[in-house]
Amino acid sequence: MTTTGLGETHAESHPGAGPTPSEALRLYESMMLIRRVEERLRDDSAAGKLPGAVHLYIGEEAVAAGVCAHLSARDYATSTHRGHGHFLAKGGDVRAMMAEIWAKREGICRGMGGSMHVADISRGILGANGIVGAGLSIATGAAFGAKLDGDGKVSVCFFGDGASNQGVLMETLNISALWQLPLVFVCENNGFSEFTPAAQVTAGRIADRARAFSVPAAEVDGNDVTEVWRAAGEAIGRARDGGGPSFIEARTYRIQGHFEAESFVLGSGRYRDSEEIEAWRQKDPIAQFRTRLQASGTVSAADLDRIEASVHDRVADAVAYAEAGQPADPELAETLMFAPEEA
Ligand SMILES: Cc1ncc(C[n+]2csc(CCOP(=O)(O)OP(=O)(O)O)c2C)c(N)n1
Repeated sequence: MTTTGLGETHAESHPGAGPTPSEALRLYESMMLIRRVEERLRDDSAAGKLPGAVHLYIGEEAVAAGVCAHLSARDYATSTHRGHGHFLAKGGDVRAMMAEIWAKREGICRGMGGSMHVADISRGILGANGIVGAGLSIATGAAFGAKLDGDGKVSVCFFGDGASNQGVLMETLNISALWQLPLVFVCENNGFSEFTPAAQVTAGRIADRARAFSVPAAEVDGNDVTEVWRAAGEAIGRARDGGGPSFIEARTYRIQGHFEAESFVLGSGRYRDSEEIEAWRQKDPIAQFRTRLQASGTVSAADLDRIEASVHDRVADAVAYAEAGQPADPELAETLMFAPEEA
């Protein structure tokens, strides 16, 4: 892990020990739940069962899991168009999310939002968002509210390398540094903005944008959940203690297309080769973590297998729940969009 500008005081409060065995099992479960949900959505999308597009997070699970392990339902998180993993890692209900993606009345937004708008305000999940970079300003507003409340809540903003080129990143870095807001920027650098490699549109090192505002920044291997977990623990701890914002750039890779069925858009066009995808498959965050956990002897293969079996059942149950749900009610559009007039 390369870390720059991270204060000694906070390093001492997180002495660098890895997760305890029970924390490691929770991280494994969190990543595995995201993976199995996304695989199921991939398959159901290919089968033409889903009503809309889905942007999948396969390969990036360690980022959401490693960061959200330090958050409670009182804390805030904003997400992106690739938001299922953030929703689940932050404690969102898998049934309600699946029903939302299936556009069912039982969905977390009553089926009116779909994949790109999964949100649960009661758990601090301020929403996936189809507008690239929009979560940055929402998370900053939430951090400002948390600072005014003064009760130790933290706000986390997940965004991509493409979003890091939006002007709003500079605005939110500036104001959060100036006002010392309890905000953690988490850039998921997966190397692409839609079909454009980052090298063609992104100048310099993304983490340096934060350093220009004297915001402590860490660059981590986003496929190593322990590294993400450590950096996030430090950054979130600092925010909770009144130490202001921090920035984490997690380098990772998206294994699936920008969205499922992207080949219909691209035709015979290609923007990456299969060797590159295969090389990143070899760095699978979940398989790597499992191998390491077993080698260290901290948890048993049986424990990990039990988690996999229970995740399998939860996902099957969530899909059955979504399939059996009632279609969303278009009549609700107006009442859900506008607050009732004051009497
Ligand atoms: C403001 C805005 N501009 C453009 C788009 C079209 N768009 C959708 S996703 C995307 C790429 C975003 O890349 P990145 O932030 O790196 O996230 P990733 O898809 O890699 O997770 C773009 C340009 C949009 N949705 N919103």
